[in-house]
Amino acid sequence: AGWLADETPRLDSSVKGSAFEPTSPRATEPVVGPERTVDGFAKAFLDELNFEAGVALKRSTTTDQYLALARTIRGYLMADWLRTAERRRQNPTKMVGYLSAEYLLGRQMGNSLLATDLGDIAEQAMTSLGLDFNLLRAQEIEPGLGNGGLGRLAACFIDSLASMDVPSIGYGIRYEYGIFRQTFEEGRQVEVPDAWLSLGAPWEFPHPDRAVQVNFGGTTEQYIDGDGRTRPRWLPAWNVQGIPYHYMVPGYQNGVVNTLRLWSARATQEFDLEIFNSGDYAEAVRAQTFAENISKVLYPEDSTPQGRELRLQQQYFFVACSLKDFIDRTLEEDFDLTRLDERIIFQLNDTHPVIAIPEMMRLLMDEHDMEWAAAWEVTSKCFAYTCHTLLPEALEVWPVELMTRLLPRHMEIIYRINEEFLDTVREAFPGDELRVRRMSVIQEHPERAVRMANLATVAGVKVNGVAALHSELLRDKLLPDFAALWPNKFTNVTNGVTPRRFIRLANQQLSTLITDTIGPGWETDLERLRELEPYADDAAFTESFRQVKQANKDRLRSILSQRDGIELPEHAMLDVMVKRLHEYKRQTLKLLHIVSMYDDITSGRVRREDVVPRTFVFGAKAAPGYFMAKEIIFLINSVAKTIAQDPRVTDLMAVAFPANYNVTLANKLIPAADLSEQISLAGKEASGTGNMKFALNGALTIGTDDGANVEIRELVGDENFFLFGMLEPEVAALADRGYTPSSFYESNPALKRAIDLLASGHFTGGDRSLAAPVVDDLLYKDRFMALADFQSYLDAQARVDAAYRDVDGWTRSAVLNVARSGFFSSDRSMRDYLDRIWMPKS
Ligand code: 7GP
Repeated sequence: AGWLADETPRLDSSVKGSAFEPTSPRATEPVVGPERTVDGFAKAFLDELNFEAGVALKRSTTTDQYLALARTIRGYLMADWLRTAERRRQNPTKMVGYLSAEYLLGRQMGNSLLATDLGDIAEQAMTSLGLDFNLLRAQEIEPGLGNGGLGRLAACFIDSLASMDVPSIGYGIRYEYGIFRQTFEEGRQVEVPDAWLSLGAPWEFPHPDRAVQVNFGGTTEQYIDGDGRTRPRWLPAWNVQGIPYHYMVPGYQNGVVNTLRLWSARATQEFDLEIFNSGDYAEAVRAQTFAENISKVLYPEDSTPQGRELRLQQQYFFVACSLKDFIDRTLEEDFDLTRLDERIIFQLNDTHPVIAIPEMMRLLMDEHDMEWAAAWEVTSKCFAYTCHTLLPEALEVWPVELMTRLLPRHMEIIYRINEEFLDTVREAFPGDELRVRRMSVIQEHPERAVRMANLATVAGVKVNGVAALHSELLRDKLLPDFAALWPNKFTNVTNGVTPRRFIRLANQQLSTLITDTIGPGWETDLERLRELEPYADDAAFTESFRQVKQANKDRLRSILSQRDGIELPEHAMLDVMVKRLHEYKRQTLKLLHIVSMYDDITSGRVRREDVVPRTFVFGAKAAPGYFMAKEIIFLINSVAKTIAQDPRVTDLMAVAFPANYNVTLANKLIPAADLSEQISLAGKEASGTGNMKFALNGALTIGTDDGANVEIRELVGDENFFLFGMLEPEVAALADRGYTPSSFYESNPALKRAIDLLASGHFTGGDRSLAAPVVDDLLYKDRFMALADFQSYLDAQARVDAAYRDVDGWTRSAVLNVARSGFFSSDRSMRDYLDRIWMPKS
């Protein structure tokens, strides 16, 4: 131990069925890691503290100690990181380049300790130095470089790729400020900047020596090259540098460490020198700020388009850096670029990185001298596109005016791609000009703009949705014309989540119970959870299972008490809805249920002894500019407060809305939940991934027939899932007929009572106007048909109550949810991407 330059990679626990056979490592230089002993760890820690930070233990702050601890842990990963990189360099094979504007990573320390299996050693070492290990761990501010599902998915995927030893690299943006920190003032969301780098950044490795230049603006011109050919070229107006920051992506105890490369923008020297020399110091500094703005802040949007110039700059910035990095630095110097597809497949995480397609064409033609046809031939084999939405308004379009101003050469290339593509359409569907207009990469109305999803579909080898239903709707409703032209381009890869972070780390007690029952190894072979099925009827096992759940609830109660001053009752069903605040997700439907339950109790409509006590927990951030979402947050907080102050109900119901839901809080909340709320309007939630995390942690789902709920229900069984609501075709039919929410209000007394009570001002200090924005929207618009599904939801909640009263039956269902959800490992998603998109056999 201690000498980490052993020649055999530890791949024994790598994921079964990985498409990649491990190749023999040829580390050319041995790397000495610290000793894997308590003393070795303590010594490495003190070295970091004393010699790197220059601080004596006695004088060190908690922050100093946290930073030294983090650097110590990463020291143990270093040998594997270098060895993995070297092994890949010695034996170049096709790689996956994951292009994503978001990575919602969550805290790094726990995951690194798990990957290296150093938890016990680290804890003992800290104790031996008189330090509180858990306090140090709690110092870490999670890198919130993503908004929600899409960003967290990217983080799960790179975890799986490392755990499966797939040659891959994640590319993205190192935002200086990640997703805002949410606070509540008088029940209203207030956003605070997320200064995640302020304490220091122990997990990253900056490489200013490997800066890449990125150009913007200017014009294009034709010139005659050395061979007398007329060629276009770009005369950019300004540029910035991209500085790569490297992050380790450790596989699960398999000796593999992959890389996440995030780009940070800096002013180029030419850029400010020129202005400096002109004597305008203030202008030079302003210019620097301007350049650095590009990676300053994550756009806090989720499933909504954000048509801002800076965002397009961000997208082009990271994509240009990444392609250049791959071609110039990762490939061998003399590599024949007409064979590029043998070495890379770039996966486009939604449309944010789609500008990579014209950028690749530009690089191949303008910088590597390729002709159009050859460049297109290879470019159209190097990208695949994942769509993460079904809301048409969330499909990105960029005004031609802006694109021309910012990326004139790319605009030309897009026009040419479109021209040739439309020729293909006309050939396949002669005389169908309406179809041509629908499919064009350029939309004409309401303004001329580039449809990024169309561009991605034209150039991509494959287009995939993120759950079975979503992929079907994507093909048949969102992009039907493309499906008619290229039916084989469309495929599905159902999302997944990493069992390392979301079971093993988040739910240690359940993990121990699982390992004690079926043995180790399930963390990388999650279908093995099936072996738990027989234990669903085993008295000893189910008793332990219940104790684990109770322990997780107790832990959550203590966390919420410390973190938010929220005191929750000890024994109540824990009913949880955590996700971004969006109307289509229907937090208002949940709220109507709560108000209805409150009304039933306070009006004596139900007998108190018939009520199943519940604690409702919400977690949700609203995009700062999303008015209705913020009003909904305010109303939930108002209801929570009123309920907490009403002695008629406090023993039967409580509503908690801890601020700033993030990955760290998710890890505490999900393992404690009894009931998982997945109640989007059918046909609107592309997949959902929280739904998977809950099922894997033994919560039962109440949900619509939407996204991955469909597959969860199929797998866990109807009897272990509470289905409600219209099916997607019913939703579509109702929309076609014309939906009038008020008719549901008029004809359903329970619904009418709940809405009237909300509207009355009862929850808003008597002020009706404060509830009006949400209530009026529900009554007169209700775009996502909460009122239409209300009765069905209430009925399903009654079935939940009845099921929960049967303790044994509930536990049985919960165990079966765990046992049958192994499919939702992101390792399986990665295998599907490999088989269907990245390295298909045929
Ligand atoms: C989300 C989808 O809303 C969610 O259903 C899915 O599970 C997740 O992606 C991962 O596939 N979409 C986003 O987070 C998002 O920002 C932009 O979409 C189009």
